[in-house]
Amino acid sequence: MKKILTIQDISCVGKCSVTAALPIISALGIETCIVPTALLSTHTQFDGFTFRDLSDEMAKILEHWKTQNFHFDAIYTGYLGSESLINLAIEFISAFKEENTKIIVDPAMADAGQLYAGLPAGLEAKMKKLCGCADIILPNISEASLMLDEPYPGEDAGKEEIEALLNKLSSLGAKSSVITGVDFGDGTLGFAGRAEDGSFFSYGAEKINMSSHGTGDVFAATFTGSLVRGASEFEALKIATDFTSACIKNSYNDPDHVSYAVNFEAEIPYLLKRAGII
Ligand code: PXL
Repeated sequence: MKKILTIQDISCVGKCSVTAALPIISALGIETCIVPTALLSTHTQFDGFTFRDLSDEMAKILEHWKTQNFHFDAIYTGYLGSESLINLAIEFISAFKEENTKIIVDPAMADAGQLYAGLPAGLEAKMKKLCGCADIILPNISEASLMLDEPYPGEDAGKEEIEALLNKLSSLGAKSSVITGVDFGDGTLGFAGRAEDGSFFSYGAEKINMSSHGTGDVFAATFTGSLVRGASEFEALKIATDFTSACIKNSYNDPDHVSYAVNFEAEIPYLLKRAGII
């Protein structure tokens, strides 16, 4: 069985990070190993959340794992709440990256041009370094502009602005750079990317007029799982886009949906069909 290591927080309530990655990657038939970076009572969009940094425990986990013969098909990092957590993620990558291990970095740290509540100012500089270790990076528009020290162009950034960001992102060192949450202005929303050879690619699915949390994590987990299952990078990105759009639509149509995340659980049967499993 293929195996993915994901390095991100456990938010006890929030349906993001590990609590999205585990069910989605497992549903795709892939073993999911986790390194929890922090324990939060909820994700950081709630008032009064608690945060326990697990750096000390991570260092011990790393030392133990170095005595074991573990192999991962991909290492996927998400939200990392401090510089020391980013350093530790880099240490895990250097310890476990083999020739065919795909490294996926979602620099989950910002939205609407602003760092998430509770994150230290300047975290983007460190996140750039982590992006340099990746095969594929998945920032949204806010994260891309923060890491590049460019003005935030807004969620309605046009093709030229997005391509200029993608060209600059490629200098961070990842093979492919993919900006998520791109509004194509024609009723579709999706991703725009730049491949290693400098070519651009993009794809959008139905845009649902609802702002939702945790969609970046659903997207990144679905992409990583689909890639490890054997889809091409572009196909895996398309599966992730279609599934994320379906999750948002499901929440939009559900009068009882929670405000802090999307109904991804209800769309797992669709994911299995879209990924060609059933
Ligand atoms: O979904 C990204 C995310 C992950 N983890 C934590 C968060 C957020 C977004 O707010 O707060 C703890």
